[in-house]
Amino acid sequence: MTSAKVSNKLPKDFIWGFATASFQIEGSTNVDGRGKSIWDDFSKQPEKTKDGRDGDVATDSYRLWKEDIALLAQYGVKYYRFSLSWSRIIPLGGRNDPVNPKGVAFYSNFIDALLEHGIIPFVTLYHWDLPQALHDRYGGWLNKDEIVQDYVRYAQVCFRAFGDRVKHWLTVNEPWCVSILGYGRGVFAPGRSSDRERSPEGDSSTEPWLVGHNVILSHAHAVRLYREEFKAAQGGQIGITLNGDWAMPYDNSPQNVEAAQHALDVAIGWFADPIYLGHYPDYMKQMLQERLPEFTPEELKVVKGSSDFYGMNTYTTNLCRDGGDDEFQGLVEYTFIRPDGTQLGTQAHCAWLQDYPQGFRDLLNYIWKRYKLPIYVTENGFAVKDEHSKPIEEALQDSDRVNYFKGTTASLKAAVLEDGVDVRAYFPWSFLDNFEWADGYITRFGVTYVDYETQQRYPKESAKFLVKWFGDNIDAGDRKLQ
Ligand code: GBH
Repeated sequence: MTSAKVSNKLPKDFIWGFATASFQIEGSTNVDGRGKSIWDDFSKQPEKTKDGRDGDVATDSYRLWKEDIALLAQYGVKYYRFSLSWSRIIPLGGRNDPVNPKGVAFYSNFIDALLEHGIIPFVTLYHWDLPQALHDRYGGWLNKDEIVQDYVRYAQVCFRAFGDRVKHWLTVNEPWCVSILGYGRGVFAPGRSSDRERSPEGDSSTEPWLVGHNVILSHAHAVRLYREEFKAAQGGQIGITLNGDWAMPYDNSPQNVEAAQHALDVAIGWFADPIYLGHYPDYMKQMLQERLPEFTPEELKVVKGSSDFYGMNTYTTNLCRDGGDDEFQGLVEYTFIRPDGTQLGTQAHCAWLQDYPQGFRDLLNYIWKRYKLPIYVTENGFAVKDEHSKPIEEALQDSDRVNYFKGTTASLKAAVLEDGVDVRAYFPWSFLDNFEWADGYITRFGVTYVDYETQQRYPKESAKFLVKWFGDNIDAGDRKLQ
């Protein structure tokens, strides 16, 4: 008898490519009718970014988009994940505001060019750049009745304009960051917080939970619209993508084992539990009591099951210890230092990131067991320490990033082939060094080095490693039966 040889590769249709986001790369914030987003003004306020720089130029990708696509094609990616700028498409943002034909044309041409190069678009509708006008008019994400309708209309414009060619949609990137960093810690736009040194207004004890709730509803109503009015004709998939790092108990004590679960409940379960399971985590209800909004039964019907897959952005692992007063981490303290004093892994340029590939494998297993849907890893990456101050030739030898990706790709493969986790996509973050939000241009996540003086792009070793790795580790489909 003949039998198919068990492949030691990822399946033929495994999705891989690099990822970016509109405000981090486009620049040209003032052309072709684009309206302002909340990041435009925020990044220009004193001390909001580490280097005092803003997104006006970024990697200049609005002008250099043909070169970007040529480089993606040179890398040989199958997919490209990028986001649309709401304020290019509807400059004032609202459901009764005009659509900007130049904004639509830009993305339409971009999508056509990707497809001509054999690259499949994977499109995020919202990666943090809310039209400023919506924030000014009614408080943006704080205002449920307005934002849900405005977001759904924006999504509808995009499905209509691009859905004939776009078959992979992400509604929102990382709602935890939108809520906590924008309305709790106040470190991201719109920068609201109870900390009066940081922000003239805001209430960190209530606003983030309200914003999270409204983001979930906006996402869910856009998915409903897609399923009811577009899916049959366009045949695409739609879902949300959540940030979330693995949470590992600091030690075996019961309270720290429990703390790790609490950390996951707030980082991930806050959004994933309602969307995939139909309710907020009990721990969040217990922690927040009446500060956690409730879904009406009608809302829950729209929310539950509103994602075709599990979209995962993940970077690191936190050792978790019970205690502290940080609700945004579930009243859990994070550390990278093990009880024996050793570090968990190689330190990145940003304080929150160390390299620990086993955590990626553990997280994939946890998500698969809990939510039981195919997983699309839509971001994973590393920022090499002090890369910004190295000469280019040295920065291109990004061995800490190469090691990071060696580890995470090995974990990816082990999760799929040994653990049986249904992972279908992997997008390293990021295609290019870019505007790293509050870090400005100091922290670099790119597999491609960008010289911000010349806007020249230079492939780093990590890009070469990943291109080769996916070439070697995805089934070509021509394996003969034995
Ligand atoms: C991603 O978020 C973003 O989607 C992407 O745009 C960004 O460029 C990339 O990360 C690299 O940063 O200590 O309060 O500053 C990753 C998830 C969650 C990681 C919040 C940083 C720090 C919180 N992020 N975390 S804080």
